[in-house]
Order: sequence, then structure tokens, then C-alpha cells
Amino acid sequence: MKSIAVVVTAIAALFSIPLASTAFAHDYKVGGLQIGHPWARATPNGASVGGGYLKITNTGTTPDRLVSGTSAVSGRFEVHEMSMDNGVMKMRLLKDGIEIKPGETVELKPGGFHIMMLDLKEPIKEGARVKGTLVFEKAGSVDIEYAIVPVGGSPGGKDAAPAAHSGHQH
Ligand SMILES: [Cu+2]
Repeated sequence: MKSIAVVVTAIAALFSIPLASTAFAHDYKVGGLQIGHPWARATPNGASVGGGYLKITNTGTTPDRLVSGTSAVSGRFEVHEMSMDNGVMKMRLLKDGIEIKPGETVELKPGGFHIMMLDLKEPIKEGARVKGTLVFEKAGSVDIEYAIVPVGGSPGGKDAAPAAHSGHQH
């Protein structure tokens, strides 16, 4: 029994340590904004949409907004929010983008705010990097790259969130 407990502990430790996110962490700066670890999930063949995720920290003194951007793999780029409505996951286009107040960090992640890559020109491939830009109302445009994790995966390897985008179409 003791050895089983040891193995379980070891496995738990493996999965709780975000090895991958540390190894692949990458950051960008534009004006007073810091952009942390953009990532996206690989998409199955034939998928027309993909989600992009990252953290934005405003170290400046004025609020700013993520209003648009581009990605190398998609025809269109939108800023979305996913939320629960009567037990049903819904998402909506944020026409005014996402506000980041001074001193605030906003995380785009599965199940919440996200970047929507629409009209995919090619599947997003695991292990690749996808180039793109983010456009902020005040800070302007910045080039970024998304680290690509497996279909349904997340940067830490632990998949806390449901594969929110796998089923939906726009
Ligand atoms: Cu969306």
C-alpha cells in the first residue's frame, strides 16, 4: 500500500507543477502593457475557429483596451467573452474590446475572455508557433506569437477548463 501512495503522490506532483508553462513562457511589451504567454489549442482538421489566450497587465497609469488584432492562420480576429447563462455556455462578441485598468491583470482563458480566430485558413498545429498582432486602443499594435498546445490542452498540462470551443461554430 505504501508504494502505491508514493506513486500517486509523484503523479500528483507531476501534474500540479506547470513545467510546460515555465519552459515555454514568453512575454511581450507595448507601452505600459505586458502581455504574458499567448497560447492557443491545436484544432482538428476541418475546424473553422480557434481560441487564443493570454494575460495582459497594465503597468501604466491610464486604462487601455484590447480592441482588435490579426493572426497568421485566420481570416478574421474577434474579441469574445464566454459566460454561463442558465447553465448554457454562451459567447458574445465584445465590440468595445476588453478594458485593462491601471494596475490590473486581465486573463484571457478558456471559459472567459478569449480571442476568436475565425475563418481558419489552415489547422492550428500542436508544437508550432502562430504569429499574430494585438491592437490596443492607446498603446497601439504589438507582434506576438502563440504557443500551440494539443487539442483540448492547456499550457500547464492540467486541463482544468472544458474544451469550450471544440463544438461551436459561428
Ligand atoms: Cu469565441
